Amino acid sequence: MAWTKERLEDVVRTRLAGARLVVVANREPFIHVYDGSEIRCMRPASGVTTALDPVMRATGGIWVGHGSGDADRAASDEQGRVAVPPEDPSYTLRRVWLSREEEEGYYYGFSNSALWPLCHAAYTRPRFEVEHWDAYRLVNRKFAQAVLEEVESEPAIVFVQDYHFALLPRLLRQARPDLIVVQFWHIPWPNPETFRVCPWKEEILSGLLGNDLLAFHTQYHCNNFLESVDRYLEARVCFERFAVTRRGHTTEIRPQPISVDPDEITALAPADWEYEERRMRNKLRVGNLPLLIGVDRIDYIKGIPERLRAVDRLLNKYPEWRRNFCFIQVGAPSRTHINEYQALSEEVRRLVEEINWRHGDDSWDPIIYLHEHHGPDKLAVLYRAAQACVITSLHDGMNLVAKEFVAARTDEQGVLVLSEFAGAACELSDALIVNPYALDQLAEAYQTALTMPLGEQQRRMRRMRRQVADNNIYRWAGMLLSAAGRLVEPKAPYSVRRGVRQVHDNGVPLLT
Ligand code: GDG
Repeated sequence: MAWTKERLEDVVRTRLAGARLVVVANREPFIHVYDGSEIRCMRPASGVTTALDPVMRATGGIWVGHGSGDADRAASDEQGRVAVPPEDPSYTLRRVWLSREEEEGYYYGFSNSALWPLCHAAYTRPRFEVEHWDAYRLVNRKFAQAVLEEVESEPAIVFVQDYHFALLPRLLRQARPDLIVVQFWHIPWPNPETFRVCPWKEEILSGLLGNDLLAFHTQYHCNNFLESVDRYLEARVCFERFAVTRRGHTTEIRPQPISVDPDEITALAPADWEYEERRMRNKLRVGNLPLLIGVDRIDYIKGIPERLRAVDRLLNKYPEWRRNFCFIQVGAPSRTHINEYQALSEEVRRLVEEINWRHGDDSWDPIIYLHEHHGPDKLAVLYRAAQACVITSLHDGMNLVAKEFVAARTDEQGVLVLSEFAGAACELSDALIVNPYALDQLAEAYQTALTMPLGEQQRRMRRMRRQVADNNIYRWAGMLLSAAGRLVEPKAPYSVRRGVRQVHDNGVPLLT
């Protein structure tokens, strides 16, 4: 039976045994910003919000996230609550307020300068600063407090998102052992040898083992996690059942690849499709040339320089493509506070300039670099117009762009060039699978994509479309939430007096 929004709603209604659903994620699904004196509500770009917003719409519930918009306070009530989406309020967003220093240390610091490079192992060195770690611990406690306030003394399933909250599950478990805590880790988990350098590895593993269920995109990431626990903690690791038992509590570890909502993506396709494509082509001055496209946040894990160098290699090897194709790179600015991201942004800009100078002329540039955020409607036009979508991550948990591109191709045409190091490669085996470190192989993949006969494009695209349709976002959420629902009943009833208990982390009281 196919997974749909309706089936997911049914799961939530029938299998959660009356427990509330609370999602915890750093990123809010909606952000309020000032536009002059007006307040505008926007949807930020991120794989996580793209994935979870439809789930929350279908289930109702509470989303706890960092209130990061400059008009967020003005748009929320005294507790930081606001009903969303604005056009059809169906769930509650509870905002957590962070100071500049907290955000700097927890988000830019420990999450994105230590855990992100550590887990991706893409040869960018992680930075471990004690101040960042302290901020990370503090912010995890703040979020724990907000969750406990929201659930009051009711039974609840807390669905925690990502590497920003490795300590949160244990904090929740200490305060409310009856809560069901499930976490999805959206990025890879490294092998134990790579993880070994982290000065706080025991605390991180112990925090994560506060979960009842901890899920990753792939089996490989699960195995790495189990091996890390086995190596660095005193715990019983069961490799047959994929479970860890520590101090009487068991955490199940399982793969559950994330996906997209193919119907929503299809619905984004403009009604007057040919007109929109023509408009886009005129604006970018690419005529009728075949287009290769890349869509990424500017991040060193996405392999953007590798992808651009392969354009250079293609043109050296096959000069007949000169003036005969165009590579469009959409690069949404990201984490621009962090040095490595500034350096990458500069490297990408320089490479585009160099390659265009070397191969281009007055009327043609091989690469068009669009260094700005694009809304989903604009991406839909690009996806549909492309001869190929190129994904060259050096390491990536999943990569939703791969699945969005496939979902957008209702015409069953187009080629996906996909890094073997993106989680999506485990599912989309009909893509042209590449090693982005192998420049010649990548240039050859562009050549194959640009010359692939229509029949072969269609055969591959049909199989990939079936895969994405069957394993959609509703399946991801449905599988995790039904697993959570199964855990609700066996738990002993827990009676607390109404109100919030204090959480202690190593004897330090939670904020009062
Ligand atoms: C993390 C993991 C994992 C919209 N406009 C732009 C843009 N978007 C949307 C895309 C897509 C999303 O942002 C990006 O998703 P990804 O999966 O590629 O990447 P991350 O942000 O790194 O997400 C990743 C994901 O979590 C979910 O678990 O797949 O492995 O790293 O939905 O349509 N994206 C860009 N420019 C825009 O202008 N790049």
